[in-house]
Amino acid sequence: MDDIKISRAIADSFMKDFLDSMEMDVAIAGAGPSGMVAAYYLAKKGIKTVIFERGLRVGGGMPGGGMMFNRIVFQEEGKTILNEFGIRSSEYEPGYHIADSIETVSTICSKAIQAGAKIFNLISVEDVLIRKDERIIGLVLNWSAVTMANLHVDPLSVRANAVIDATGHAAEICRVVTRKLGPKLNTATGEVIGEKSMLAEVGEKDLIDNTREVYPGLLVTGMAANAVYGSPRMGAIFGGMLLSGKKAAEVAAGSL
Ligand code: 48H
Repeated sequence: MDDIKISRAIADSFMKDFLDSMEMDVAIAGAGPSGMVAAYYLAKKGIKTVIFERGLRVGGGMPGGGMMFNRIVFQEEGKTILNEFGIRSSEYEPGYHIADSIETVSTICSKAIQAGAKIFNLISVEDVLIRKDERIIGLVLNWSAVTMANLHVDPLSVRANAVIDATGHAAEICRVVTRKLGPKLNTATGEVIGEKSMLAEVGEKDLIDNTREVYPGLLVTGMAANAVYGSPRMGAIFGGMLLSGKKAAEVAAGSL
């Protein structure tokens, strides 16, 4: 084995993918469950989809299950998506299906990539790319290591026809928009309203309505959607996250 060939293979293959990902149909910030499910359904339709994930690993809050018990709960509606992905679950009590959080994350990730979506880890979305009329047309990226080390290194940008904020509780992309472009989200205040205390039934139901375009060119999915529109959190029940990802894919595909 030639050490330099190993290095060339890695750098060359990564750079080809990265250059190919400078322009895409849909760019997603965050490889949590909602972002990866959205990417799966988009890629399955042949829509060029790329996720940029800040962390070393994918899955966001899903692998941790409920309070580090790596199990997650799905209601009937959410179970239909588990079935589509071929993820195993068992019925704990009528209407409460339990799944292994590691099996769920790894299966969703693998299916999304095999459907054609790209996931770049260790890259943080730090800003949005806008047009003169302030429509969002892409993302501004930097290495997470640069951000963490607080180094003054300018970012690069990528162009997309639609952008999805799947950054979870922090709703980071929507917050960037309100900070830099003003209180112009289509929420009651124009700002990120902030999530409410735990109430699973309402949180799960609202999540589907809250999954929509929140600003021209920008959709919101997953926990970010409830944070933006001021709906409750729901704890370690994940059906809503998967259904929200699926809806985000439908809305994004319809907007292209
Ligand atoms: C790149 C970023 C950035 C950034 C964040 O938190 P997630 O798992 O998000 P969802 O919405 O798919 O799932 C939410 C769920 O995990 C959860 O927290 C639930 C159900 N909570 C209920 C409750 O009551 O607490 O994943 C978001 C991902 C993470 O991997 C982040 O690292 C990543 O987004 N991320 N990636 N650029 N600026 N910000």
